[in-house]
Amino acid sequence: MPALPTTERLLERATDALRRCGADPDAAGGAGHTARTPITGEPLLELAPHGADGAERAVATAESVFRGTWRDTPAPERGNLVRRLGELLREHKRDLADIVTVEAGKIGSEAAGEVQEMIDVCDFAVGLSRQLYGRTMASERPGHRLMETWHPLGVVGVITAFNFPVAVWSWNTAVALVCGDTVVWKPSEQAPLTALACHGLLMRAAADVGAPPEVHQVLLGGREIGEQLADDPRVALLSATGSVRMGREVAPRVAARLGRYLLELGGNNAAVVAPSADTDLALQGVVFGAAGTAGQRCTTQRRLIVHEDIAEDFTGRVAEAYGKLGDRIGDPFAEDTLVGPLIGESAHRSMGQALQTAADEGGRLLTGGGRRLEPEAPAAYYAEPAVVRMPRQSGIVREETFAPILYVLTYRTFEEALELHNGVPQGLSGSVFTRDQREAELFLSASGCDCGIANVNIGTSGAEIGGAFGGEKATGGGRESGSDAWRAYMRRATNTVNYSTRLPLAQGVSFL
Ligand code: UN1
Repeated sequence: MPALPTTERLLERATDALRRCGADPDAAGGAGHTARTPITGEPLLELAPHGADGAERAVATAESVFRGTWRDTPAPERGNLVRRLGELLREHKRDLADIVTVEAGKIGSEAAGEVQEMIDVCDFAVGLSRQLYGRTMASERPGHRLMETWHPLGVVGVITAFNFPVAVWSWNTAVALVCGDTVVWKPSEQAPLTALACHGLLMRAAADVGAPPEVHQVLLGGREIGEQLADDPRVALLSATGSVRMGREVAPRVAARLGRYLLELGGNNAAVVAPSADTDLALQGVVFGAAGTAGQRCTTQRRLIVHEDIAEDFTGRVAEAYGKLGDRIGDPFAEDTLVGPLIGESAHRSMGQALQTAADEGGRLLTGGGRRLEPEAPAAYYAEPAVVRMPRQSGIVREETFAPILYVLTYRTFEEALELHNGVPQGLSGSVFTRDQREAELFLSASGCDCGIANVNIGTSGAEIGGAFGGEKATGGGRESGSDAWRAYMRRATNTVNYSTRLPLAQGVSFL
């Protein structure tokens, strides 16, 4: 492995890319909010947090432009802003991907993939801007028309996490903007630079198409900003991505003011590998799902539920593949790297604690778990992805640890596999690898996988934007991105129009 780049070099790379995206890192400079890189673990630069007054102003501005112009701008014209954003993202794909790598530690191909996800959702949203369809229903009364209309909702607050610092913003923002909403974004404290870059590109798009720049506001800051957005009745929808713990704090606050929220919380995703599985394919799916993105996706595979007849062989192959990954842990900018750093010290600590608890619960570490590159970069946390054979689905297996740990469980009957699969609090994504059609269909059926995303012969992570993204149970129930997820960003009005000369009451009621 080549030496890690220096923090100075990483800063230069990020600030050059930021400037090309139209953001001015100097203007955002200040004190109180430190941008860091997990590649060396060191601080990059100091930024000014927005604070409570800044958040107040941002929401007020977003609300005023919503009322003043944006909600009445024709949806296809709103789509034009998102179309231009998509063009700029194509042009600056490498720049934005570089900033994602500097700030989130993703390898080049995954960082570029994340920007591609943004481009895809922009295309999707532009199409949507001409397809915000309502229905017409048959009225029970003569001379009446019954229909529904979808209207913009208002200010959408968007809270995002470090691990998909740009894609999750775009799922929300591209869709919200075509829906006629304005957006106030609180990015992860760990990814302020990617937020400045996205904002810069969107502001350029707004200038290019003549849209009001106030439709989008960024707020750098900590959890107090999130709380302020949760409590503010002008925030019509709060879309928040993060931990289950964060969701449990945000949801009651928004609910207390009867606001709307859309939650995208943790996953504890499993793949079932059946005896009939194409094991070459399953191996690829499992290794990418579990060790890709250094285990820091909400869709990361955290559990492997493998049939006992093939368990030894298949688990051995997974461990062997992990052994090969061991040579490819390091600088995410290096061509050959497959596993970049963890986001920071607390993630590494959680991983160590989880491995210890797993051992206490009878787990056997099959491979990984060590720390790399400590002498070169003592403030950075490069972890070897770990595989742990567990005797049962004990406490630690039911928790989401945001690090590359794969717990292996075995099963005898498919019913048992389903029970294990669904026997955790979270419900984001699940997979089965099988060539048995009955198993595949059962997995997708009402009594099968209980997640928002259920896959056959493909891993748990790496969903396309065209489908609705989100999960059940402790994952929070929200859906973002494709399909009809846009409906969460609009309000529905049911309209009854009487074009007759009489006033018949519904349900045959007579009065007067
Ligand atoms: C996340 O980890 O928060 O399906 C989002 C995937 C990506 C998105 C993950 N398209 O893995």
